[in-house]
Amino acid sequence: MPAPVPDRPATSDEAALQARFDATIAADHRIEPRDWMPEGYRKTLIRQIAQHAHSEIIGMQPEGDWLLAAPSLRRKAILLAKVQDEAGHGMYLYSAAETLGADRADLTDKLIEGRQKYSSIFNYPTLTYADVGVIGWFVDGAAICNQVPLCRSSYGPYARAMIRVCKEESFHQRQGYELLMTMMRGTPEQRAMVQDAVDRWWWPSLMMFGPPDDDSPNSAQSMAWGIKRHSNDELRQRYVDMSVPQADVLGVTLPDPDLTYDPDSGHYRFGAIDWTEFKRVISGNGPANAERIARRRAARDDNAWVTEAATAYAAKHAS
Ligand code: BYC
Repeated sequence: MPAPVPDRPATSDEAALQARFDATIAADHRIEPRDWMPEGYRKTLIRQIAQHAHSEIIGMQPEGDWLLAAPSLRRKAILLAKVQDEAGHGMYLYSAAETLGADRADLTDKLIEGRQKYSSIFNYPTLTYADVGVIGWFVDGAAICNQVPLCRSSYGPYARAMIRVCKEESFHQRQGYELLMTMMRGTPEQRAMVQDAVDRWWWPSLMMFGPPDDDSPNSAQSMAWGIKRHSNDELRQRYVDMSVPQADVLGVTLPDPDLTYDPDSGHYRFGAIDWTEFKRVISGNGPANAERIARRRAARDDNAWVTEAATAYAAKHAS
């Protein structure tokens, strides 16, 4: 009989494995699924990747609401492609989580039971078609800012998934901006719709980057592990600096009377973010949390037969 494989390496082995892991991180090389990793690193990755995957899937809902009411066939085709891309992003990310030993169905259950989060931004309703454009411009724009550095994240499968996701988000951002440009060249009512959507989505977009650095419990360790490359506040600032000139070109006003350019730092200074609202939304009490989760639950339950049939088919083939 072959010798049983021990569950855990002996302590001295573990120290050697930890040293090797630390050296890999220090050299800025990638950790791959076959490599040993500390339990905390694995758990943090599963938490962040699952939250990211859930955001992509729940994020299909606010824009998906407009698929049947798109103003033209061209807009419908664009929106359909975008929403399908978000589904694809969710799938790559769930696959990345699976390489860490997570189970996709279990992650979905945790989301539905409120034991895992998804991005706060998707708990706001889309009231007009201008919201579709503003989601592309603001939300996909913020996603690019946050995710381009994740292409250099220390965990290989996550970093590689981000490359394709970022390319697609870039198309999404431009389609949103192009839609808004078209509306801004339209009637006064269309321009007012764009401004109204900008007013409603600007502050929630800034919240996407997470709590301020001095109130971000996970940042220090995630940055030491090379999972995150920049702090929440750094990325938020980068996003504001990027968005202000784009707003000027578009001809809209960002709803922040304190927004001013600081020539000494070369950055735009912005007003105080309502962190009470952020906390309310991520604890499940935002304007659309209940609806988002109810739909996700219905999708899981109504389509369980498809999963069961596919699993039975795969098992039959395997045998
Ligand atoms: N919303 O210590 P912190 C898309 C939580 S989808 C909700 O700073 P961390 C798109 C955080 O999880 C793109 N929760 O955490 C799709 C933690 O709670 P837990 C979505 C948030 O992880 C469809 C607690 O607050 N992008 O683009 O170091 C259509 C303390 O925070 C949020 C990603 O998922 C939030 N906004 O940093 C269109 C990016 N912020 O988990 C577009 C990947 C924080 O301890 N994720 N929390 O219970 C990240 O980069 C990081 O996880 C974050 C937070 C920067 C978001």
